[in-house]
Amino acid sequence: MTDTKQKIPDYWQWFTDSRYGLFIHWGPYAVYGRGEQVLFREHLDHQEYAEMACNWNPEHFDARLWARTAKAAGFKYACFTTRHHDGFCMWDSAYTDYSSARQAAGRDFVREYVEAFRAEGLRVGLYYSWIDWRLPAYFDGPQKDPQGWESVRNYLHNQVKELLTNYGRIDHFFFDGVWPRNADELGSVELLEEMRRLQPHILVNNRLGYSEQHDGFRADGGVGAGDSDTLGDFGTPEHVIVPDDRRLWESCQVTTWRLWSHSIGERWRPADVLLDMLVDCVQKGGGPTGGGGNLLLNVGPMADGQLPPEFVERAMQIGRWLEVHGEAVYGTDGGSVTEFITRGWQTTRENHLYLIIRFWDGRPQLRLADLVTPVEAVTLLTTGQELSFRQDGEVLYIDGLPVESPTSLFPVIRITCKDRPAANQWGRERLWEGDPSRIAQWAKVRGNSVYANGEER
Ligand code: FHN
Repeated sequence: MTDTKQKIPDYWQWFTDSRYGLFIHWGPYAVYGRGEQVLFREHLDHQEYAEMACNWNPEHFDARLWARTAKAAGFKYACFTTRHHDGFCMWDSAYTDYSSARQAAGRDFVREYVEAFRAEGLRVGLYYSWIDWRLPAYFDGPQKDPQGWESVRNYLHNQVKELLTNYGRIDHFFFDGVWPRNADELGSVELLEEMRRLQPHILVNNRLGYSEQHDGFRADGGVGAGDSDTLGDFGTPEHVIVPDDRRLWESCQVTTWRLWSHSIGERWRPADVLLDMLVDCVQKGGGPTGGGGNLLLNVGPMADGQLPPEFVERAMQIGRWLEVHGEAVYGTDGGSVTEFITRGWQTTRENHLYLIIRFWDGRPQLRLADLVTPVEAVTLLTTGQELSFRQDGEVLYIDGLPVESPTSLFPVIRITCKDRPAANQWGRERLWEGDPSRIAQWAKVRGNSVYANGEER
């Protein structure tokens, strides 16, 4: 496992150091309380929706409170929906009056967001949907409506450019909703070049559509999910944690059961499940050098601008855990040194190996096989307690663990090694992976008998 820090430009290092971002899905759709796609999913009348959207005036929206909460919860960056598929703009766009600035709210929510989150030291990202359900030409496309398509494409490009011109340094850009267009029609590559001219250090995701030129032939002709295999600086697995070995990656996940924006009657995932997703992203490997990925965890603020208390409760629980155990997550460089699935996850940072215990069994000793690096110290990070240990060949025995778990989330044991933590072959390879002869060697110690006592009959 090599150091992530070698393989990406310095100005992107903040992304891998961060590991944990806050996705914010907020817009007039929150008024319905049935998710961000309610306009389409319930086949609503466009004019009725637009009237509601133009009258929307979230009197309790306080970006500084959101930013303070995000910081306390341990998020290191955020990504805010500037315009979702409904087409309503959360900033003062020069290209439409269908915006929070020009309608009842009379506010530029994007400006309030970027200023408040930067003031708290968080990096700022913007989400922008290619799709606008109000615009027929987006769906007719260039073949059926060349003129209409030309004006839609210009509208999209102009809005992205004004977002990257008028709001200071933008660190992260999350395109979304490509279907049914592709990168060649959208002019993704041309826009990407313009984006980098405006914001040279920006990270742009892969939802730029397939491109014949860049992705080669695609059986679906580029109408697929819209994730380009080659365009974009980071991959965006959604609702799943699947590492991207070609580039940086960030799994976006909801804190509820399914929808991204506020839904009345939500069902919420518990804090340990949310934390488990974060650690799984970090330990999973992938990325330019196997250093793992990020979790972009979502909140759907309520229509009046308040954060749901159920989200704040969970986020703060994780934030308190990160205050004590953050070194096992932030800026780590991969994990899964040895086989550890029966107890939890492993992450690494230089010469430290972190055991993130998902299942606390109350036994005083933990046995870790197949670590070949000499160990210098072992600490129960959760309490700061130094633990006694001994290495017997390639097995590490850690003693003195408390019966009760020292935290309601995941206790962490930090193993300080003489060098970067490394495993022998058995430790490097996983079940159903690697060289099966290692298993034959292991079994030969016992022989070939099928009988309990190993005797040949
Ligand atoms: O359709 C959107 C959805 O509403 C949400 O914004 C997610 C977040 O990544 N993206 C699309 C579904 O993939």
